[in-house]
Amino acid sequence: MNMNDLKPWTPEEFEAKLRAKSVSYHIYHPFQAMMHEGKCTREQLQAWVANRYYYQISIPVKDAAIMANCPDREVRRHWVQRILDHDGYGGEAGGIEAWIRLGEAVGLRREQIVSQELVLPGVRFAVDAYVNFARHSPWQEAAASSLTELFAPTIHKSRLDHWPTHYPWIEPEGYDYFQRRLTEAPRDVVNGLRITLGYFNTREAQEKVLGILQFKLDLLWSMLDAMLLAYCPVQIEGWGPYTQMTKVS
Ligand code: AHQ
Repeated sequence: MNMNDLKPWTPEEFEAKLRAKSVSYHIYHPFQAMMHEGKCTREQLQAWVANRYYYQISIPVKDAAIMANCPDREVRRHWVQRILDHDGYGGEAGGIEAWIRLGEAVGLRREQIVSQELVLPGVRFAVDAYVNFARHSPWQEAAASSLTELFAPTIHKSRLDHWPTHYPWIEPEGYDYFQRRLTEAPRDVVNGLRITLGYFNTREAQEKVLGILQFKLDLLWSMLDAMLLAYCPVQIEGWGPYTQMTKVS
């Protein structure tokens, strides 16, 4: 039996399949678990913020690529909000500014963040893969790849609930970014789900979207793989920890 003989999933079944992918979310990554359990050093947290800056500044570029490929004004007039959320507009400084404030709150200098001097090759490759995917894919598939945000409110809330206790030295202003995402992410998800559940109506296309979501989950995961290897001392016979070569701040 080939894929086309299979009945498409109903929107409810398709959404359940998408949500079932939460098991691959980077909330379960060892580096994320270390941050959550208060086991990270100041330098490891600084490194995470400095590396994730590259992801944050790439999100509006990714969303602009989706818009450039999307002829549907109704979709664009909603999708544009994502760019404004990050880049800011009018008197609103935006999420990228808030991320830089997070960097300063963990003790980095602005220049260390915006220079991208601490961004690891593996992080850059993973983020660039996301932006290039958005540039070269049908806009509906690129829109669907943002649905890892189905799982994002949990991870932002976990930081807001636990980091102040585990890392009392972080200046409270730094938490503004996570606070914003608690409302921005669910709003994005409503929009992303409407497009995804409404557009992909054959079983083959729906299965392809599950693969696309897995690609995005894997790139979030591999960003943390790069950080774990670079910033968590690993004893490999005959080799010193990588951290001896890349000192953070
Ligand atoms: O801060 C995040 C953000 O703005 C976005 C946009 C969205 C997308 O378009 O892919 N995904 C996303 C995510 C953000 N933060 C991540 C985190 O762990 O802090 C989670 C990430 C996501 O789940 O895709």
